[in-house]
Amino acid sequence: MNLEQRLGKLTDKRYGRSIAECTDAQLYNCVLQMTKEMMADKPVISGKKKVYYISMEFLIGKLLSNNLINLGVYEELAGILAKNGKDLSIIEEVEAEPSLGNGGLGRLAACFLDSIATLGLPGDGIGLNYHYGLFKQVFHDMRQSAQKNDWITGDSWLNPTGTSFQVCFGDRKVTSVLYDIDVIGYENGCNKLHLFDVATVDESLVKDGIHFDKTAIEKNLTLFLYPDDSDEAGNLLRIYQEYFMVSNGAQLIIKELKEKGCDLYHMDEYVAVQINDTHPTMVIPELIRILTWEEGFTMEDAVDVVSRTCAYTNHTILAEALEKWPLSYMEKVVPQLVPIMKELSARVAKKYKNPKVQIIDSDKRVHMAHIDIHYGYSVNGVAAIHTDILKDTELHDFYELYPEKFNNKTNGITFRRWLLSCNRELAALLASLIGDGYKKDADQLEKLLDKAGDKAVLDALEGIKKQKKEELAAYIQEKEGVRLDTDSIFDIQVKRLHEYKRQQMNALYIIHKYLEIKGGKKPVRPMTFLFGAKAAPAYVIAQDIIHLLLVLEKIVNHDPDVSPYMKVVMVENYNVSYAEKLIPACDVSEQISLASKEASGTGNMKFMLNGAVTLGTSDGANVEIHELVGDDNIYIFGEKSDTVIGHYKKADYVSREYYKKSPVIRKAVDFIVSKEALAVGHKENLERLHKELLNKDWFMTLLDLEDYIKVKDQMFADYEDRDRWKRMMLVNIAKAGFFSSDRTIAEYNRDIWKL
Ligand code: 26Q
Repeated sequence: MNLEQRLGKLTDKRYGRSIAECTDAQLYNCVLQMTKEMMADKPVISGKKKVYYISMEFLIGKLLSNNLINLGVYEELAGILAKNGKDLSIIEEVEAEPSLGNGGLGRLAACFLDSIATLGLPGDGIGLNYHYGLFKQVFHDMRQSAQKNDWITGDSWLNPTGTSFQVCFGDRKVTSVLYDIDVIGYENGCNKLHLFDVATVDESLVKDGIHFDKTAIEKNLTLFLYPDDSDEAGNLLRIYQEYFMVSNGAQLIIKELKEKGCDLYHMDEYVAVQINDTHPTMVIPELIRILTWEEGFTMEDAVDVVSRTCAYTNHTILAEALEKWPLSYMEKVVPQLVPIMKELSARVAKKYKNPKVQIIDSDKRVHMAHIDIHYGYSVNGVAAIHTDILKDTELHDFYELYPEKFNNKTNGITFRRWLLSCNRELAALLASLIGDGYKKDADQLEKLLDKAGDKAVLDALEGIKKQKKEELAAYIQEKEGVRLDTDSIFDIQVKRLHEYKRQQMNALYIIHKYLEIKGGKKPVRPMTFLFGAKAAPAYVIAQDIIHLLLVLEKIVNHDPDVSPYMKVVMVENYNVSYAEKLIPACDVSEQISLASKEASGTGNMKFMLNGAVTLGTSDGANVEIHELVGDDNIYIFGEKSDTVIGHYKKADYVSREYYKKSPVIRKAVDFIVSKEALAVGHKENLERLHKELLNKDWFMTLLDLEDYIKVKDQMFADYEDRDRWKRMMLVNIAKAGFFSSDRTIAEYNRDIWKL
């Protein structure tokens, strides 16, 4: 049976209709079912040793297009649908996006699963099946409000497995149910993403927005993802979730080991457990607990084999994001782990006197990262500069104890989603120029450098960029109600909202330009500033920054003197699907974190691959992008990380001094509380933000503002040298191969997992 007959049979069976007669939703359901069947037919990737990537977040995005590409049937199916008067890209829109992650760390986990399967390595994900995931963002009265994201409606990619475990907490016992999502490699076999749910989950607990009874653990445990990107204090529910995940994960791992007939004393020869930041750290004491209590291991043997099995990835150096849970929380939620954590802590205390490396500190807080480092066999950072900072500063005392454990794995992105799927036109152009080889061997993109002098190639790149800008403009017109000028320069900053990422600095640049235009200084070319960002609901200053962006959107877009020259759009509910539309349309990629604070960034890689030029600080993977493309193909500004770290050490950064010194800074900052701004926005938000910038500015916005304005102005001027700009686009694409997550995963396997 060919694909068309197969699909036609399904539409007939389910709806008594032909392909052409189905609604888009009906057709989606049938295509989903057919795709799932095709994936089930693929061989399961197997081998002696398997990696379990355990993570509280898997930001997988919509899966249809990706899975069709990896199955190698996308074009064929698109053709069949077109023949029947249907459009695959419209069918794809029917799919609800699961929001099982906050941002970078969760999206990285999803890219890694794609690459693990693509490289044919046995490796499964272990996570939670949040019914409403991360909140859906809506703007009301120029403020963010949080709604539930109801993604499991009707048919989905989840497959019930029949597997179920008991999980004991201090005050209750719950039953889990396991759902699997198949993960298909590009032209390869399948692995699995295992998502655990509580059998007693109760969606009706959720009352207006995202409010629910926090104490009804057996009903609420898998309702929401903790909406936090590295700034908020945790709470008990978060610990219930973490333990629920690791207890299920550990039980699944032991079950699969036994089914394979493995000797648990040699567990490390069959299994590697990669711990995605500290959130799944309790898997270490939990495995030790199972081995000692249920499998008759001595403590010595259990600690030994678990320490050879578990490896830890650090994704942040923000002190406030390093998990430190009060021991009293652990005693309430997971009393069975407490004696084990105390024993692990006592062993460390006996060996090392340095208070900075202890597991349980003098305030009786459990330092999760310290468990990972002492009792894991690998510690990795996610970009070269980040790993260096870990070794030199943040984890220096640990580096001295265990230099051999530390290693760098610069992040990567899957080119299937972030090029082949989101920018089919560019992928096709590249294939026509350098062949298909780059799809499996990303380094081959460098062949493109030979075409840097070929005018036809450069024009084709420009043509695709223009087309993507037009597609985005149409989408934004429909969704946000703003008309964009596709001849303007598209400057985009999309990422979680956090002060260290400095969306507020970008806002100050916009104010500066606005004031210039009002003063009669018109730009040569119109500018479009696009933002997308969710903020943790409890993160007050982040909410204020969103408010400022929405205020600027209103002021700028409605001012007849200014709006012909510039537009500002803060898109609502930025997510993976939105990213897939924004990134291909971008000219200027904003990567402007305070140096030393962004561990890596991965958006920077996606933009580069799609022919945007980076405007960034020497932070995270920007540093490696800079090294690859050279000074002429990137715009770097701002203080370097050692200077910034020096300011923190000496506590000598005083934002008000920068404000006093520079009239440009002063005018931009004071605009936040100007008559114009207050006429549109809320006094409370704007005044608080203004005060914060003047009196604290913990992430040093004003330190880099002048240099940012200077370099950004230069960049916009250079955009007018079209030939030079197009060459920059080409060099960025050609050098992006290093950032394929296939390379990252090959390194994880070579150095850590050894599958
Ligand atoms: C911590 C405690 C309690 C509740 C939640 C959390 C929490 C949740 C999410 C802490 C951190 C996160 C997310 C962190 C994150 O996304 N980090 C990003 O990871 C990317 C992949 O390595 C990097 O590229 C980014 O630089 C980094 O910010």
